Amino acid sequence: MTPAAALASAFALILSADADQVQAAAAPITASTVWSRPATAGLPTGVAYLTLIDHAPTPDRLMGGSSPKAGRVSLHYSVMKAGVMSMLAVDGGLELPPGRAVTLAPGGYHLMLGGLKGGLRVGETYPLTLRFAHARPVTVKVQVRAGPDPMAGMKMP
Ligand SMILES: [Cu+2]
Repeated sequence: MTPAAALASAFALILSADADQVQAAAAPITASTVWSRPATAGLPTGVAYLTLIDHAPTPDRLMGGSSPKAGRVSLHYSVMKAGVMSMLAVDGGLELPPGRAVTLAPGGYHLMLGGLKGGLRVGETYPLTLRFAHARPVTVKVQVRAGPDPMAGMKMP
């Protein structure tokens, strides 16, 4: 191998290593079924739910988020205490084990939108940026709908 060829192949190695890293960093965590319940204009709070998968080989944590739709977005957990549903702020985030789907759904974990601006209308979408302990922030589109699955209330024939 000539010195020039050796240099060229060294560059090719560096380039391909970089490309792999960029790809891995592009979407280490994916979100699906991102939705909010409707909220009347004037209500100070809203709630967002979603399913997350950490594609990295190591665990991560969902810490919270931000949205132009809200003054603040924080991770909450709903608990039933003496027959009353109440919510706790989750400090330290929600664990995302590698390769396993973690779902935030009614009655459990959710993202609480505080200082909600203009309510949430069915059919509306808004951006929500998710913050993790390790991965870079991911911005998702939240869809406002009446329930998690439009077919859920339908009877099977
Ligand atoms: Cu809450």
